[in-house]
Amino acid sequence: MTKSALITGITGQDGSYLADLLLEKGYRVFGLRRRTSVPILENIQHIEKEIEFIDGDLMDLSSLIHAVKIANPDEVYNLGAQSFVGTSWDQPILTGQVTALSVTNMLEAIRIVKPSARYYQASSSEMFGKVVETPQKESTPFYPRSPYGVAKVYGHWMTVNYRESYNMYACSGILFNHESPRRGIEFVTRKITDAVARIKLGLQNELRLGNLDALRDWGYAKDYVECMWLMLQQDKPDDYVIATGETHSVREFCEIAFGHVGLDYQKYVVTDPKFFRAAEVDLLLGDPSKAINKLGWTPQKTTFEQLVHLMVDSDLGKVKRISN
Ligand code: G4F
Repeated sequence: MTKSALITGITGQDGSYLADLLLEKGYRVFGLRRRTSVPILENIQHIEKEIEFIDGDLMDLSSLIHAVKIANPDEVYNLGAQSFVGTSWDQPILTGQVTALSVTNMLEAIRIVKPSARYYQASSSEMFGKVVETPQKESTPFYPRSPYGVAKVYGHWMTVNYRESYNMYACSGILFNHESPRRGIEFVTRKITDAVARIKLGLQNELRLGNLDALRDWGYAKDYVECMWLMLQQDKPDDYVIATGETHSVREFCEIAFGHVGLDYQKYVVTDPKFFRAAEVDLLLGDPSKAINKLGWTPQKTTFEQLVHLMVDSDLGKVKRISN
C-alpha cells in the first residue's frame, strides 16, 4: 500500500531533499505550506507538481489538525522552524513560538487525529551549546547557548515526553550542521561559497565574517535526510545523533572554498564584529556510533572537502546564470 508522509518545512533545504527521497520511494508526499506574499519554492521547483500542498501554519493548531486529517500520514517529519541561530537573539519570542511551542502543536494534532502516525522531530546539535563533553552523543547533557538552542531543547523533550506519555512512535534526530547548495544564504557555508563565486567572477571584493575559529561537524544534507527516514522504519522509536565525527573551523572552510577556485582566502576575508554572536558555540563534534550501529547509516558518504567543492561549483553556476 502506498505510504503517505506529511512534511513541515518542505521548502527548506532538508524538507526538499526529504521530499525527493520519499517520492523516489513511492510515498504520497504532503507539504504544509505557510502563506507568504511571494512563494519561496526554489528548492522544490523540480517536484512541485508531485507534492500535495496543504495550507497551514505551525503556530495554528487547528490548521495542523486539518493537515493531519487531509494527509492521513503514516509518517510526519517536523522540519519547520525559525532555524537561523543569529536571528534568535533578535526575535527570541517568535523563535520560542515557532521552534519550541509549535512542536507541541504538531504532536497534539497527531495525538488527536492519528496517534499511530510515526513522528520525526528535527532536533539540533545547538542543544549541546557550551559542550560538557566531546564528542557529543545522545547521553551528553544539553547546555544551549542561544534562544534557538533553548527552543530546540524544549521541542526535543516534548518529543520524548509524548513517546513516554502516549506511547507514540516519536523520534528525535539530533542533527549536527548539514549543508548543501540548497542551504539558505544567511548560514556561514553558503555565505562563503556564494561570495567565493562572486569574487571569482569579479562581482564582489571581500567577504565579511564573524568568528573564524568556530568549529563545526559539517555533513551533507542530502546524506542526512536518509537517516530521518531510517529512524521511522525501526521496531522501536528512539533518538539519534547524526554527525560525521569530524570537526572543521570556519577558517578551514574558507581556505578550501577559496582554494578550489585558485584564490587565497586571507586576501578577501575580513573579520567584522557585526557577525559575532552574543554567546558562541565554540566546538561541535558528534559521535554517530548509535546511528551507524542501529540504523546501518553511513556517515561521510560525502567528505568535507567534496561538500565544500560541490557547494562552490553550484554557486559558480548560479552566479554565472544570474549575471549573464
Ligand atoms: O552557519 P551557521 O549560522 O550555523 P549554526 O549557528 O551552527 O546553526 C546551524 O546548525 C545547527 C545544527 O547544529 C542548526 F540547528 C541550525 O538551525 C543551523 O542550521 O554558523 C556556524 C558558525 C557559527 O559559529 C558562527 O558564529 O559560523 C560562525 N560564523 C562566522 N561568521 C558565521 C559568520 N555564521 C554566520 N551565519 N554568518 C557569518 O558571517
